[in-house]
Amino acid sequence: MIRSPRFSRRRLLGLAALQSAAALGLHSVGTARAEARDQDFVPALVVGTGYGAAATALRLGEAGIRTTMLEMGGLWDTAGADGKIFCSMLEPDHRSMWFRDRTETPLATFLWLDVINKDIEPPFAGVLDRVAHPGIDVYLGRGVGGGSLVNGGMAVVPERDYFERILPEVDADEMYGTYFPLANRELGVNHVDPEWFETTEAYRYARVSRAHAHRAGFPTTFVPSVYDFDYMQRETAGEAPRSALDCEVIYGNNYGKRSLDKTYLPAALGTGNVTIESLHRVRSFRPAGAGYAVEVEQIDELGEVRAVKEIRCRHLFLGAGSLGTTELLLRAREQGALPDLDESLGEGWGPNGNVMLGRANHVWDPTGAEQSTMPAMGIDNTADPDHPVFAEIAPIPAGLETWVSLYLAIARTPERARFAFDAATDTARLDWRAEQAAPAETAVRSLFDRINQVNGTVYRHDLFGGTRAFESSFTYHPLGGCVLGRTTDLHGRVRGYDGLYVTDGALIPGSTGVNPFVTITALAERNVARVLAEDVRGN
Ligand code: FAE
Repeated sequence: MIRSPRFSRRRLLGLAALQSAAALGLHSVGTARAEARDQDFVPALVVGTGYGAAATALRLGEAGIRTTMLEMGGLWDTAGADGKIFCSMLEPDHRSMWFRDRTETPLATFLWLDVINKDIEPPFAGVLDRVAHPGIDVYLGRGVGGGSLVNGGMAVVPERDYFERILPEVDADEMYGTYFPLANRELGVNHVDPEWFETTEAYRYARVSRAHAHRAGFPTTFVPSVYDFDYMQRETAGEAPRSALDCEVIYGNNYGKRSLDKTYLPAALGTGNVTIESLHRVRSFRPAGAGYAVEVEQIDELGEVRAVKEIRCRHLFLGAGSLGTTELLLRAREQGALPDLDESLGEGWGPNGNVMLGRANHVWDPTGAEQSTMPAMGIDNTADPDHPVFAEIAPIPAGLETWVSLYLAIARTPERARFAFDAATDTARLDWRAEQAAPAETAVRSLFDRINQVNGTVYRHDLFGGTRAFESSFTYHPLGGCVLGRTTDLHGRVRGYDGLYVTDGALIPGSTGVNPFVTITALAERNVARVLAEDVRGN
């Protein structure tokens, strides 16, 4: 079992750099060696600080290549007036959402009452964004660490046969023998103690759902996590400050979670070659000399543009996520900077078959007032030939008994959408149609109709606005837009342009069948290893 990420001297150096940036109120972080050099040119520029970007920057730094990471969100390491860096879901404030005056949570209502969302001000560079597209909204993390700051920590390796179907040209032996284990190790993936799971109040909700699934003949499985389960045990024992046990997740965890700012990013900083600039939003880029010139807006936490910079680089790695990376490339083509980008750019986008739903339990089946926000179990019905579904058993972190079982189900469907650039709004827009969620809902319904039937339970119709039982109008898992082997070559090199790479979820064609961040990380590790061997070394 992999217990914790490697505590190398390098990572400790990087953590120290992050802490001193916090103490000094800086938005830029790096060790002295990296910061002392020319600021207008770097050999490697990485856009974003999520999974793909972080793995890439670590390997570039280790190879001795001076690298700057540009992140539009903030550096989440300074406590607010309440002594905490992040706010809780029960008392959200301006830190919760990216420039909003009201929260926009996945659950819209409870008993049809508008009691979940709260007014927040001032509009601020908060940690969670919800980006509206026609037919679907996309949740994203904003800040140094990207989605790792807000996600549920579930670290799942996809089933090999499904991975081979999604990315048939990628060597699965290499992925399953080398890069998935490497990603798990660096991310600090760990497993819940099964004995403790059986007794703790924190997972009563998961045990109730497990019993209902088993009664209906469906298998369940433990889900690995990047939340430190030893820490969680100490939380429940009252020996450590609470986070998973204090309703913290989508607006950030103050403790316990091994987000990227605890793992890959300090390791990258500790190489002495990597610098991170937060509140730096990349607007556009163009070929310049033997590399690229990148236009960047430096913003403050209230959204004011404080400076516009041009940074030149030889190698440009796009790790801004499925939406961010695809938008930057589409804008570059629209504006004529990169006219030869492959015509597949924008295609192959999917929401990873996400469908959320709730079930109403009997009064004798309470799910518990004190629920861990970190899911640790899923219903694995992926062997079903007609309706393969993996459904994570999700918490309702309400702080009181609700008798609700909540799930985020992941269905495998071939439905895909395409991004096109909309010059009027200067953004990439998806053409996803709400009806495209129907196959995923059908698959999920087939699983949960059976569970309800056998257990004599019903769906909740009061949670998502209106009366619908299935919520597929948002996704946590945007994937695709610059698909590996189509818009890029088989190692993420953008076709038609030397020195330009995609390194994030945009590479994956719309589905992984499970939660995607381990796959994104492992693929980035694989790609950067090849790029370092063939393109970058010696520059
Ligand atoms: P990502 O992590 O999104 O990072 C992209 C970064 O680029 C962000 O920090 C952006 O702010 C930044 N950026 C974007 N545009 C620009 C620009 N123009 N200039 C500068 N910076 C920019 O990308 N996945 C799991 O596997 N397990 C889970 O339990 C799970 N739970 C989730 C829960 C929630 C609420 C959410 C929102 C997501 C969840 N996910 C989960 C999905 C996972 O976090 C997501 O797939 C990855 O974060 C995507 O990684 P990327 O490297 O593609």
